[in-house]
Amino acid sequence: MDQFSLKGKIALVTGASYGIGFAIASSFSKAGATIIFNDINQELVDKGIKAYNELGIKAYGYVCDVTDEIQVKELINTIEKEIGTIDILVNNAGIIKRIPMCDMSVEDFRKVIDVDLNGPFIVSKAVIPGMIKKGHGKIINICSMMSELGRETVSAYAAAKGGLKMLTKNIASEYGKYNIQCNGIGPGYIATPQTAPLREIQPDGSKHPFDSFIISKTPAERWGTQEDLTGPAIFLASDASNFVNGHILYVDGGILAYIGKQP
Ligand code: NAP
Ligand code: GCO
Repeated sequence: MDQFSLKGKIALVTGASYGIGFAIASSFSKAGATIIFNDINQELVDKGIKAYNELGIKAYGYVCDVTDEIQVKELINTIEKEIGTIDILVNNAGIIKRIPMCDMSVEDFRKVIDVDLNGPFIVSKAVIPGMIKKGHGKIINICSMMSELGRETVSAYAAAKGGLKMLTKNIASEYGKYNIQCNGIGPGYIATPQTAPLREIQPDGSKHPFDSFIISKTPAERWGTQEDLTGPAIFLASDASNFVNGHILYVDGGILAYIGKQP
């Protein structure tokens, strides 16, 4: 079982003050890794450090916008000087804007692409040289069901996550020879702040229609929890996956396999 251990590893999880990134980083700590995270402002970083401390986890937190290459380069240089070379990178930071495509401004479209696709490129580009020197590395990109499917109002997000799937496969192709494995996790519908608007209780006390829709489309008949993603993430971050490369592991309760319950 040692192959699943992250003992002695240094892991950077982007956008991990809360949500999926926080759950993954916390699980990495329990598996033995040193945890580093960034978020977009000091208030969020402080909130994250407090939350990790409440779990008994010493986490290193930094303010860094993943879309800003100068900030990212400074972050990686600081980490390598103060803590050590990164063994595991999880590109988790992400946003979504739910707007019908023809109503969406180019600025809004570009912003989602910038955070969800350019960000992982920028951070991976900064981290890979250290992994090459170290002789190994793990990159995990948090993709989405929208890497495979579309739906109304999420054109920018689906385009970004579709691109992130292919960026994952390309990093795997280009850097596999340096013993770097790059894989994706494709969460289904997970109950986090990002999907809270889709689960809001209606004024009459009934479930949000989208909530009921997702339940009918998911064989597991439930929304995922951020904890559902931690075991798959540990697998992809550990030696247990050293010959797994360019794979998108969908953690979705079976939603991508299922036509949906007959109404
Ligand atoms: P979340 O609750 O919105 O958390 C995203 C985190 O990323 C927040 O801390 C956010 O900070 C941070 N962030 C946003 N822009 C950033 C930037 N430019 N630089 C650094 N950090 C930034 O989202 P989540 O539900 O945990 O999702 C995490 C990842 O999983 C995302 O990539 C998302 O697309 C993906 N995902 C989520 C689901 C789901 O159902 N929840 C399913 C599939 C995939 P702010 O608070 O300032 O925005
Ligand atoms: C939406 C949701 C989804 C989830 C996730 C599904 O509006 O459809 O936010 O996009 O976040 O990406 O895998």
